[in-house]
Amino acid sequence: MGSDEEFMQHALSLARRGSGRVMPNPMVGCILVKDGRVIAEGWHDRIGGLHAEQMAIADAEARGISPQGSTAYIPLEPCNHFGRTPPCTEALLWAGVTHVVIGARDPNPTVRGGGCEALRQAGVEVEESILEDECHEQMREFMHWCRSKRPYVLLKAAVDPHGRIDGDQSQPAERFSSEASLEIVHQLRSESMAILVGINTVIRDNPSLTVRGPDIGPRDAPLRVVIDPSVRIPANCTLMQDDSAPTLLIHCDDPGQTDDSAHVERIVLPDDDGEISVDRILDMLGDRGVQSLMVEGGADTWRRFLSEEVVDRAHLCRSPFALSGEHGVTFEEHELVTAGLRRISVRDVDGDEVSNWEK
Ligand code: AOF
Ligand code: ZN
Repeated sequence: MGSDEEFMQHALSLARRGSGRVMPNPMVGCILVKDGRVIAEGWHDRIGGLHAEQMAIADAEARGISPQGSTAYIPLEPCNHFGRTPPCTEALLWAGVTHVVIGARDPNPTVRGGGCEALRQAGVEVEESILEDECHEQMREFMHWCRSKRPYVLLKAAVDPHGRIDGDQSQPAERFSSEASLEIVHQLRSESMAILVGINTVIRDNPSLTVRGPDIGPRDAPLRVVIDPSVRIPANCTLMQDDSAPTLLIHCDDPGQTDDSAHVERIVLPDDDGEISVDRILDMLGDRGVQSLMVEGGADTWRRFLSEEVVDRAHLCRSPFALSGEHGVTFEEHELVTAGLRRISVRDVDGDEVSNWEK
């Protein structure tokens, strides 16, 4: 027979199957336990799909096992509102679940809340705060946005052995990270709601900023955001031409008459001493419901986010191949330390040294 913590761990691991696929919803899993045995499993698998509790109840039925009298383990308080799906509280009651064990309360301001109280009033025994820290951690972008109305910020940087981020400025950007490291970048993009770059990166690298590899299900592709104060974006760049993901341009100057395709949106924000402040950008994205933002570069953009101390997490990839040219721009680990981040892990990824940093 497992402990409450072991059962919650099981629900947390089911929840991870929704990684990159369910945002702006959090990843949620659910198991039903009867007589100490797991009788059904469920998880929130795609935006608009069943919630974890409902999938677990359906799983019990599909196996021909009655969920009557079972205990549900769920990292998040069950919803009590009619959203894209009917309330999970009602589904649990209808199924005859008599005990509910949750990790964290649902702080989402757009839902009614009160799931625990509704269940208790109906006679269900509710236990709270089992593995609460782990549950919070696994839903950190959702929790962060509910609390601050701003996105959780991940900075991603790749450097060569000398800390250079690009070589000869007159040459096109070189690929120097390993294939396996690039796969991780696509994984990180898939876990983000928006990906941001500065205009210099667009002009120099012409990036596509799309997710290639991980399956993000029917949710929207991450919003591609460009800080472009004086409207320098080239009309023929990939972000303007490729409509497989939306593009948001942030200007200071009035762009005037434009002839953009439907996937492109422009927004004009006031400048603060000639620059658009990071605070303003985060507020604007948070207001649009962006819970997670990946800042991809370049060095000026990283430094602006770091100096405001709004970076919550960083991913740094150091490749063993030196970039060509003498005067490349550099970026050093101590800049992450100064911004309040500490290295929590480092590993070898096909020759690249990949480190993760957190607040
Ligand atoms: C649950 N179980 O598996 C999840 C919950 O628009 P909807 O109907 O999908 O509701 C989304 C909100 O419900 C989401 O923002 C969060 O507050 C909660 N997520 N709740 O009972 C689940 N994913
Ligand atoms: Zn629900």
